[in-house]
Amino acid sequence: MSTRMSRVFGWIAVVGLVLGLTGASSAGVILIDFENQAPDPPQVAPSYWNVLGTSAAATLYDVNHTNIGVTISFAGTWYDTSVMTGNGWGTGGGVPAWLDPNASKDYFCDTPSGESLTIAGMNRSQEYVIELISSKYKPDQPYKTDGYYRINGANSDFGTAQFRSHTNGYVNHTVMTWTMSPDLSGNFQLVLSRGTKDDVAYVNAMRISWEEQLPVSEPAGLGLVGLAMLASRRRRA
Ligand SMILES: [Ca+2]
Ligand SMILES: [Ca+2]
Repeated sequence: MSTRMSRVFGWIAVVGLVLGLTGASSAGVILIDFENQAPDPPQVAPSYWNVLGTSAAATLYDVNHTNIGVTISFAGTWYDTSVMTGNGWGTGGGVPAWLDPNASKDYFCDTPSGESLTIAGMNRSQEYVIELISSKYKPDQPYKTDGYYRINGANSDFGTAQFRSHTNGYVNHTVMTWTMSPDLSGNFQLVLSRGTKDDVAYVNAMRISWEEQLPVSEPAGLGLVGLAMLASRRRRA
């Protein structure tokens, strides 16, 4: 075997062993419905929704209704107890399949500004996809639905922190999405702010999903083949 070939098999060994350690994946999902004024979405596995009636701290279960050590807490003054419904999305037209229409109908909103919510207990080495529905039907004053949304200081894929819950949310069915890992404490902190005292930021529903990396044995076989061929080459050398 040539030196070049042995290097190739050496790399196969390394890559195969790394694959063997990090291996296949299993998906995880957490669904959050802010406010309990509209009819509740399903609260049974495998599509369990965490329906939050107030901005009190709470445990967040995954869709299998398993406690995976994730919590949510709120800071600042939130409107969370008034009757605030009628802002929901239907189905189709860009509405994500995971979104129960009822979860989009009600919401928490901020007052006066600088409110935050923190999701804790996340895996620091894990990448998550966070999707936020912000929807408010306010055709007479759509400019009053301008909010600013940042998670751990980052804008969503919408591009700007500013998001108009009537036009971008209710009308266009745009979902704010962040793909990121949590901070060093394992937290995601969503901070809301607004441009003027008349603007309001809304949170209707959220989905957090991830592909968890788990150890498996099968891909390691490729690495073992590479190691075996290396050993064979060395015996012959
Ligand atoms: Ca609800
Ligand atoms: Ca809701």
